[in-house]
Amino acid sequence: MTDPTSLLPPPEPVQLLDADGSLSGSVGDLGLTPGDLVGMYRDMVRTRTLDTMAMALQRQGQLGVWASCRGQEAAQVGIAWAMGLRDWAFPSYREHGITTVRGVPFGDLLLQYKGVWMGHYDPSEYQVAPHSIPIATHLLHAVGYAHAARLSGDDLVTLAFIGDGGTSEGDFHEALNFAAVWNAPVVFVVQNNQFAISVPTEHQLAAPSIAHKGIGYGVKGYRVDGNDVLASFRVGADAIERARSGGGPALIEAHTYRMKPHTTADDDTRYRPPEEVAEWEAKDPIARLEQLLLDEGILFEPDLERIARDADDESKAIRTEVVAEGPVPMSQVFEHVYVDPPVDLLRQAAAFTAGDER
Ligand SMILES: Cc1ncc(C[n+]2csc(CCOP(=O)(O)OP(=O)(O)O)c2C)c(N)n1
Repeated sequence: MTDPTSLLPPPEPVQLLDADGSLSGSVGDLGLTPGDLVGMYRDMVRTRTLDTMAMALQRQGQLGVWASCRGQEAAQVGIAWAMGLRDWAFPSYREHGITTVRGVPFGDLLLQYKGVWMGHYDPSEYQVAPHSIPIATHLLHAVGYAHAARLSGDDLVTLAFIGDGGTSEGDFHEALNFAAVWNAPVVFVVQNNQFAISVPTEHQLAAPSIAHKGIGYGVKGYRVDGNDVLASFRVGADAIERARSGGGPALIEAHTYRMKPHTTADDDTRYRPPEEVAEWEAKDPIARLEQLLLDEGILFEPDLERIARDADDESKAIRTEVVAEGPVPMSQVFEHVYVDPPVDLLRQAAAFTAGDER
């Protein structure tokens, strides 16, 4: 029988790269090449640049809404880098770092947020399931997919991504229980960004940490500094390999911070002081890897400028594509859901057409 204490998470999140860019141990110990470190840095810069552009597009009326991942790039990029090509990601709506690493065209995501009804990527092309807007429902899909893969002799692992608030949902508990009982190769990744909209994590958590919730179901808990891309990679790789080799499901809690409002529909100044945001700015995930790359002589200032310029060019091209799509007719919200729309919907559509938008 498994020693139950082996399922407990460590008392503190694992950190390899501190806020000043100092690495515990040497680059050689990471199992990553200098080229990998540059690749992770580039993916974080791309994610932030694209995310910033999407925020601006929403403010200009081009997108319905946007959920920024600023501040969470390291947790997402580090763990996505630890995934095998055939592993599947089941994201929620804030996982732009995951989709960027997996190669999902960012323009396709934006068309979805713009409301273009055919604006979506093909999940099987990237092994990335559709974004889940309902909180935690996709965790069960990830468990089912992992279990089915295992039954059919496939050694893929699924990764399901949610926020801290999502761990208060019934679906979270059902997913962990099924995963452990079936020994499904699934890794649950909770980005604890400190808030579920305006509700701080401590208002919905009595467990010592989110990762401690795993042991009650027989799921191994991990804690990692989610602003440290190298630790996120290492912990992600350990949990994924353990699941792949039959060791069972895992629950990773990545400690991080949401630097922007919950979505563009939120005003975060109403529930958190600017000093708190500034405190986390100093723990920026990109700045610390950048410092390490400069200190180690892996990259130099002109390289950083080139990476930033490339990300800007990519972002501008996608922006042009999304704007060129033109406005989405509002009447489309009434279409494509029902073959025979219910009477209420028909009434609303008629009222809308008549100019009554109540
Ligand atoms: C089932 C369900 N209930 C409620 C909502 C409304 N809602 C949208 S985001 C959110 C908070 C989620 O917080 P968290 O899980 O911490 O993720 P974060 O947005 O911080 O990444 C809620 C309650 C929803 N989308 N789905």
